[in-house]
Amino acid sequence: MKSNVGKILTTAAVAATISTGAAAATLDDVKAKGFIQCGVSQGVPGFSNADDSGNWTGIDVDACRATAAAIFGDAQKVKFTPLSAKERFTALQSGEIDILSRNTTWTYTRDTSLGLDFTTPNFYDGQGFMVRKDLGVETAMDLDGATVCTEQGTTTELNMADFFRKHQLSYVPVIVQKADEALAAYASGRCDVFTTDKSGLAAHRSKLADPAAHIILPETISKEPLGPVVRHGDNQWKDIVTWALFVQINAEEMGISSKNVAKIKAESTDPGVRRLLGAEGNMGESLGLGADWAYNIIAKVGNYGEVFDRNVGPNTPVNLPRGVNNLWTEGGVLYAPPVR
Ligand SMILES: N[C@@H](CCC(=O)N[C@@H](CS)C(=O)NCC(=O)O)C(=O)O
Repeated sequence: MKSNVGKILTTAAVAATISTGAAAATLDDVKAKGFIQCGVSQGVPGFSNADDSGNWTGIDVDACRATAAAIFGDAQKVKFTPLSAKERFTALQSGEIDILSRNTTWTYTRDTSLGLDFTTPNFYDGQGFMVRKDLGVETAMDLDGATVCTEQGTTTELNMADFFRKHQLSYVPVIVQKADEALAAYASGRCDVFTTDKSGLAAHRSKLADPAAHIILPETISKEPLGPVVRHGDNQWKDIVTWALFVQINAEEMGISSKNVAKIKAESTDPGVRRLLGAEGNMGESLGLGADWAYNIIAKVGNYGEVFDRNVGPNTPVNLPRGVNNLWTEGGVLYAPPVR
């Protein structure tokens, strides 16, 4: 009996050591250096884009800011590393960045073979094609023989190969290292078609001299669930980045925004709301965070709807409809597990 108790304690102690050892790394490292190093794109308006003064904005930028708000109570404690598609996974694997938040599609191969983990999508997308209106093309089935520009190291490259093969259409791929090179090649007429995620098409179209001269064809040829990525094996870090996004989705569903969160925290008698906002207990403890982790995410970065609207919504140059990225209660697919 005695030895059995000993065995149980030893097993529990080992499990605790393993879980703390594996879990603590990134959070401890980030706390010690005082900021999150966030890998982003080199410039996709609405997703991650720097202005002339080097201020980064976008949905992907806000995923890192939400995590910073949860940890530090300060959404500005983030440094950004712009990465090409080809560079992005190595930057995360090598520890150069703590989060990869760069319009990156969650696929089976990436999730299972790169030593990385996808957290949860912050934008559900699909691949499309953009052409000049004067080309007179109305459907992707008319693209036989087209020259098609895109960036190396993307799902885009693979999907387009599958698409043209499946439909027995010929095409000439022009694969470059940077999105801006692909766009420049398209703008100069070197390519008939620019292809990427449809959100990226809208974003890149907004950079062209005359956006109205270009159309996005109706076909969506793939599923591109985009979201932040972390290293495999650091479960606590994965939980923090994932739940920062879940908090934003739940906040929108509960009607809590950056504008009313202080008032709601002070006045609400709803036990679920009080726990979420840290007015009662400490829900952040199991993530290694403070009681106000969720409050700070909502106060400093906003709920998911606020993030969507200010970065890519109808009042921005990217001008995307909420579509499938709406809450499940509004006909979309955003359904976050409850914080309880
Ligand atoms: N979601 C796709 C495509 C992502 C992608 O990198 N697309 C290019 C557009 S051609 C892009 O956005 N590049 C931005 C940049 O390099 O700054 C993936 O994960 O592979």
